[in-house]
Amino acid sequence: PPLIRREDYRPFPWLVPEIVLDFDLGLDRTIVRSTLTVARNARGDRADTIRLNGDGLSPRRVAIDGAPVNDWAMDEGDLVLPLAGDAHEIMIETEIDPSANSQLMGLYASNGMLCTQCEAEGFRRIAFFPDRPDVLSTYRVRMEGSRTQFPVLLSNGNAVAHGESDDGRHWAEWHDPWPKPSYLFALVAGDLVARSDRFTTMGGREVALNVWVREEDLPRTEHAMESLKRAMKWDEDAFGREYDLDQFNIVAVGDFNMGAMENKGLNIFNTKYVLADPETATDGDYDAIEGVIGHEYFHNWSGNRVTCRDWFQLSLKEGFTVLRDQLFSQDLQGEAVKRIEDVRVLRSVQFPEDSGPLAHPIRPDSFREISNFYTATVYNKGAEVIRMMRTMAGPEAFRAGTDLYFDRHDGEAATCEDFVSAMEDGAGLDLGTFRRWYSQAGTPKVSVELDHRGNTATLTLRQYVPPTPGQPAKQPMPIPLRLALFDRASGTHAGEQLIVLEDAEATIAFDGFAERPVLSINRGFSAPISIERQASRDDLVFLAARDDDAFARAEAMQELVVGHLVAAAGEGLDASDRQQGQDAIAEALAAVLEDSRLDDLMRGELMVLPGEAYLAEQMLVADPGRIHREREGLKRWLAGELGDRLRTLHSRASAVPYALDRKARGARKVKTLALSYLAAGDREAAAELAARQYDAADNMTDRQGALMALCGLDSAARTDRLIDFYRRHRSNALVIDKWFSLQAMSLHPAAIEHVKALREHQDFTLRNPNRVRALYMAFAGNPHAFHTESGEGYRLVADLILDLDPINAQTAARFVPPLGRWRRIEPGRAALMRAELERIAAAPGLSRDTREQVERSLG
Ligand code: HT7
Ligand code: ZN
Repeated sequence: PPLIRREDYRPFPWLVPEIVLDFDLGLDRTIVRSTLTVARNARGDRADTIRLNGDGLSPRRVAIDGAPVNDWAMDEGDLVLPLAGDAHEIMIETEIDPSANSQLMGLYASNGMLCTQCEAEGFRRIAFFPDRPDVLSTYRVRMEGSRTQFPVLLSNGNAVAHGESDDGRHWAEWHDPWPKPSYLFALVAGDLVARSDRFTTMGGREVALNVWVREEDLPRTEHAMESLKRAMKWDEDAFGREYDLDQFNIVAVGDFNMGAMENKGLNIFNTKYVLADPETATDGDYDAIEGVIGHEYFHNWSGNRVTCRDWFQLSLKEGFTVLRDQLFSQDLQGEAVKRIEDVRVLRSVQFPEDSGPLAHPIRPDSFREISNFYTATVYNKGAEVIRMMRTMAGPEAFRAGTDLYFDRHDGEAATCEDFVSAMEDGAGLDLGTFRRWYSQAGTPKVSVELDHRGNTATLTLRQYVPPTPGQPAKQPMPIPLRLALFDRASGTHAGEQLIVLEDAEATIAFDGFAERPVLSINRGFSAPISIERQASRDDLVFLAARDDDAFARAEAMQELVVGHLVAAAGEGLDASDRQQGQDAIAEALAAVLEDSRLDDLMRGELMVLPGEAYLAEQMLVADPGRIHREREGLKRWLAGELGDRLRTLHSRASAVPYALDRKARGARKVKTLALSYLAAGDREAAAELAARQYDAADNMTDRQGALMALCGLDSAARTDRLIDFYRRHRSNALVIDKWFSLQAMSLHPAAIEHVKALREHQDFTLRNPNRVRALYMAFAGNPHAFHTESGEGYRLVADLILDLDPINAQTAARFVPPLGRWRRIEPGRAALMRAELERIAAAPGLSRDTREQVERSLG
């Protein structure tokens, strides 16, 4: 497959201001008639043909200006038509089989309903069209089908007409007045019911809201609807963005490649991000639903009203929208807790990506398959880059920048450069060299030295951006750092400062410090970088207990543990160093368990130990076995040292009745965290406690937490409760996904055997991405099982990739990155990982998706 380069962008030679789509719907056979109004694009090259993208389509009939045409040609799936004049009407008829569409791109059948997924290049599997984001058209859609099979017929925009036809068929017509690219087209036809509500916008528009689901799921839609209304209001308040249609529809689909899709006025969601009630969804699920509902809704402006010129600009809409959803959730969940969680994801997923063979800038320069670039780098690092602009400008000037961006580019297909320019003009920033964050990959490392002489503390900062594939040498990038210098005796500081490290190195002197101060740096994670410093244990214990920036406090706690575990799993620790390290961690954790000023949600964040992937990331070459043993060993030791306090916390939290407020959610969080520590200590006692938590649970958060602990323990209670959980929830696919995941991610020594058994389970299927991810993503993220020394874990994942690739290439390709980490793993395992990648590469008929990821991973 060809390499597509950003620098090769050319406007499409034709405009398509209008498209009319006519669907004759059937699960096995759908006829699509599309009528395109086309006109020459003055900005494009002159052409005497038009190339309409297609993927697996063949034209049944073609007409131009009403006259049948036969001299068309097919080229690599595309339809090429002769087109001599300046303006024409093109009619093309195609036939598709949605039930055979296992890739879940284009029009497909899921549970007896029909639905679409067009981003990035799925529309070309429905109709021939210039399937690129810079061709914007208004859509008129008519669909007709069996009334019993498809009682509900939905598309983008506003419903304009509907009626009955012969033989129990009916039809509906929709019109979307907002010009949009084909990736935002959507259609849904099925037997669905809606939870309905209304929202009045700040301008007084009355919007009808619907969340469409299968009838049995209706009771689980309240949280989604409430989240939607909150998101609509929040976008008005925080960004001045108002909704612009009379309807907003959300449809939940059980078979979906990603989380959700922001189609104009008709968002399609994975059921996982819609359905929730206390019995079946955890607090984490509730948060994720709110975040994803917000995210897709916010795309109505950042993505739909202003879309992307080409797919290299993906971060323009995704990075910005992730930042918007983070700010939204932070307003509801609390700033510090949300920030800690977002940074945890960034460090455990994006940092490894940025230091591995798949590293790419947030605005990539080239790709073979765009689906492979829906990455944590484009999304999460993209959000961090925009957040840095906000930090440098301040929230008000940032808002002036986003206002200008929306005003300037409303109705356009824009670029990342357009966003940066609007920020410069609107927020008054000079982002000259800051643009390097868009073009350079790799996580910058900033080394920090604090020198103290006389009354002066001198801070020396040096940045280094490591080489990444295709980018051997880097230039320094502006790095905004929020910092404070604490007076050790009083525990206070004279005020936080924001400095921007512009160059490779900077030295800054701070006067007025008779004693050496304690440095708190990169507060709030003001830049997505790695800080390298030699902070003393005392300083870290001080900050973990006293920093007034809650994020920095959690950070000090993490640094303390990371420093200890990396040393232990790396060059090793002598007995006295080990003891001192453990004592310092126990002291800091004891303070966290006892600090009555902390709410439990924050206490929980402070109790979470750094993940094994992040620990491995801190080492040049990691031994996953040693990291796992050291981390579990530390937990066991802490459980012994702090057992009484942990049990007290567990019992205090268990007394808090179920509610959705912060207090009760916090109690549930620390309850399961306390249990997970205890499970590393006295296993029998912990199994008993976990079984009690399971039996007493009146909600999924407690039940799942208890089962997670039990899954790692070899006890009869494990088997009993696993059977019970399955029986209780066998009819709920999302909960059965949890049942698969819990076993695949467990600390049980035989987890890999459990995974092998589960892939043969009657409920396992390669056709449902949620189920595949539930088993295999959980497994690939379970270091002790995935990195089994024999290489069997790697073989299991490689087998999955090969089996899944012909069915769902996009999902299959997402399992390649865990194998691609081989360069950073000790040589024995690295060879086994590489061998599996080579085995995949040698397989005939590999998809473009998987081939690209495997080849990049082999480097
Ligand atoms: N913008 C959406 C991306 C998406 C997607 C991409 C490729 C294949 C399937 C997909 N489903 C959704 C989701 C979002 O970021 O909002
Ligand atoms: Zn998005």
